[in-house]
Amino acid sequence: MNRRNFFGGAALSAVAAASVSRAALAALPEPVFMTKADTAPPLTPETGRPYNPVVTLNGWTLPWRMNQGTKEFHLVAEPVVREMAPGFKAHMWGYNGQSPGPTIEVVEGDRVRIFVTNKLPEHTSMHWHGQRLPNGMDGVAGLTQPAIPVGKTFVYEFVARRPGTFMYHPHADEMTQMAMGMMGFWVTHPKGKHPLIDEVDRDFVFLLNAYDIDPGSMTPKIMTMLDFNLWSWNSRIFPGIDALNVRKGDKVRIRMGNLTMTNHPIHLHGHEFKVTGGDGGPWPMAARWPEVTTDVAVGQMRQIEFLADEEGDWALHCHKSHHTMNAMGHNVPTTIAVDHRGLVKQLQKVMPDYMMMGERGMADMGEMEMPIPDNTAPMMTGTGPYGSVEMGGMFSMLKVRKNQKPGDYTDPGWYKQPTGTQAYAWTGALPAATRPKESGMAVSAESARPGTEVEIRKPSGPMVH
Ligand SMILES: [Cu+2]
Repeated sequence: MNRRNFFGGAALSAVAAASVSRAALAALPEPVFMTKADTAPPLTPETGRPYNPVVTLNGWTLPWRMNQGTKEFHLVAEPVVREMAPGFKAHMWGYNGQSPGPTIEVVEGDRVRIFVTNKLPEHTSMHWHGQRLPNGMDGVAGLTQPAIPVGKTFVYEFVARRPGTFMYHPHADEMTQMAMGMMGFWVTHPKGKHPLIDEVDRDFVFLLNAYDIDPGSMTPKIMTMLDFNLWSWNSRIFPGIDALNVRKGDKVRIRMGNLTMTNHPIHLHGHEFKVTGGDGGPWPMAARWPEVTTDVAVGQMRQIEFLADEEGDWALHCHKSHHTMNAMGHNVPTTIAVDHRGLVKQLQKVMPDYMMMGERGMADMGEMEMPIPDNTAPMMTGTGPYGSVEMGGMFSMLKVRKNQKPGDYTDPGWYKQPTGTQAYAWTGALPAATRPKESGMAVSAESARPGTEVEIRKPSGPMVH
């Protein structure tokens, strides 16, 4: 963590879009900035009520200052450079050096004061998604407050009344500012024991977000509504997303918030979980049942809990298959089973760089060393112990190990399957295939009837053959 002077930081002033007067900041807590996209260790509270801190995937928790019983935080809205995956950086807007901004952790009943300094080139505001608070602290520019002008600092102050999982984001030029990466996580821990909030050994948080960045460029396209090409967790894409590393037998909670413009069915391998809460707080016990996938709709938060009792490297990912891919051309025709022998050579006479994609499916793309523009993440990538994982985007792993120490979040490496517990290649003799002869349900290629006709009926107009 890099504590640097708010005025003296050369890197900060280089990106600063506006200057903030020294006098105006005299009473503010010194803002803390993060320069790396790594998963920071949990921030154990040194002051205030105790709680079990969360771990922000590829993120960090914002330190605070106690000021006469009030927890004071300082968020600085500013342009940032976010590394979305190794070798791929994006020009975003965020808070305190990163997108998303740091996680804010408080305890039920805490009085909280948050200073928000605007170093963007346009006005902004801050909305505290899901919180019970006075109307004038809700942060909707134009409705509950004037927008925070460029170079100014506004103060938000309220009591964190309800324990739960929350988010923060601007409510001013929202389309631009959220498409540029302005958002953050907020957790209000329960004060003492709560009948519906269990204590857990590991508590992970991340936001689901999406960007549209043309290959070879660095700035998200803010006009995109649906056709995003980068589906991320905390503005990171696989293989840039850290694994969730736990000890066998740990009770694990994962909290997710969705600030994209589509839903994400999040799927965990090898375990069943229960959804224990959402935006409105913890769910009653009767509303919890075993699941392996849960949909996180737009603007929603979900928290899932499970016992990590199976060792291994278990995939955790969005089940929309296009969301586990990185930037690609969506207009590529499907060429599976198209025999185009000879065609590529012909085409290369006029287009020397021409390449036919996906003759056998798209798996070749995961292994091919294709030339891609600088600063671009490969479409499907991430190498496991057995080759390409052929994934990108919203994909990571739950790594469960016997030997992971309590409180240790470091990556234990790849799981070594015990002998006899892994799928293997059959090397014995193959039996003669048995296929139904008369039914016509299944016809082997060798016995396919010659001259089979395909009839295509269009919704209107004549039948075509
Ligand atoms: Cu998704």
